[in-house]
Amino acid sequence: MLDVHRLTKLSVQKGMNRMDREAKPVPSLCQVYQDHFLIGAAVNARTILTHESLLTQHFSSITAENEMKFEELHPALDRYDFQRADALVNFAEQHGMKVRGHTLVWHNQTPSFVFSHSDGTARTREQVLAILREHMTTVMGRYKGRVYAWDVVNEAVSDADDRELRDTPWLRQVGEDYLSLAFEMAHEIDPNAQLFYNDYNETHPGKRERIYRMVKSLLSRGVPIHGIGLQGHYRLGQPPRDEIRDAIERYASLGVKLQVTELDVSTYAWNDQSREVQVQVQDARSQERQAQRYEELFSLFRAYKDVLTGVTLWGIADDATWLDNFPVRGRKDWPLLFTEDHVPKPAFWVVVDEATR
Ligand code: HAH
Repeated sequence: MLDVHRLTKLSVQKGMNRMDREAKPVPSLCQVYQDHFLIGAAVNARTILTHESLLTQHFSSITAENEMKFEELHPALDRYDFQRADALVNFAEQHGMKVRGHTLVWHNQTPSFVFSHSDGTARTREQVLAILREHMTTVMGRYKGRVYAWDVVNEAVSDADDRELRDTPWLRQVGEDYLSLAFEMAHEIDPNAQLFYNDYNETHPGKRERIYRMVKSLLSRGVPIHGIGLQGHYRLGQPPRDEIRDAIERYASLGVKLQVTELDVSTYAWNDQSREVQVQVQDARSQERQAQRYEELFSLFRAYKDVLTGVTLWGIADDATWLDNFPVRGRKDWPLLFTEDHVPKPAFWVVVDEATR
């Protein structure tokens, strides 16, 4: 059941209703959170222009949505393209924002030349590792001192209970030690960068334990891994708050830092993959439910601020979100804190209130 009254009550308690809020000057999200953790946004070469004022007002960190992925930076064996990634890093520096690097080793958006010769035959383990080392040296070297944290490895753990690691070309062609080798190379190249393992479905108990075991095993062998990124692609009702709390507790018990790296709250259930677009606007009920969910999330995040060093939203405003095309192409979603017109949503206000409770 929808509990619209709870929010209303909250607002009344604070002596404020929605009308007052609209009249109130809009506080800076990253400023109200500055004693807690960084507030980040995923950006691209377009949104740093189209969303410039929201970005500079509310966010203290950015992540490139695609621009630092392997295929974007390094589209051919002998060719790099840093134009767009440079534009994002320059933007961040001009506005005093930090940059998270995303991502070095992943099974998606990685060109096939990494794993095979042009005739299609597989490269050897040593060849794949040489390409990875050259890629990481070039990319991390270029942004040394300008990118403070890297998602060194993204999504290496299996979703299925019958295996620990995801079946990827990295695993098949290099072997399990691609993980330790990637972190060791990263640390060698930029000893000051914070090195993260990043994954989704990170609160799911089975996958949580697989991530926990993998990171624990790396740490026990002295591998330089400093943090776990919880992607945070959540929905209105899922996963339950307690499941998120348990995941934070479990990962924190490893003694590493945590960041929420790709937060959004889809208004659709995970299993709702219907292709019909039923609605064209986010109605008030949905906005209120989403505000309650964001309140629940940020009260949890605040409670763990000693271990949680950043919360990055996977986008800025509802007019530009990857969820418009995932998992259903062309279905509109409204997962963020600002409307399609860049106006703060009820969720924005509860997140602001949560910082000062
Ligand atoms: C994330 N994967 C990736 O880390 C990010 O780079 C991308 O832009 C969007 C989401 C989440 C994911 C996926 O790509 C496929 C299935 C489940 C989850």
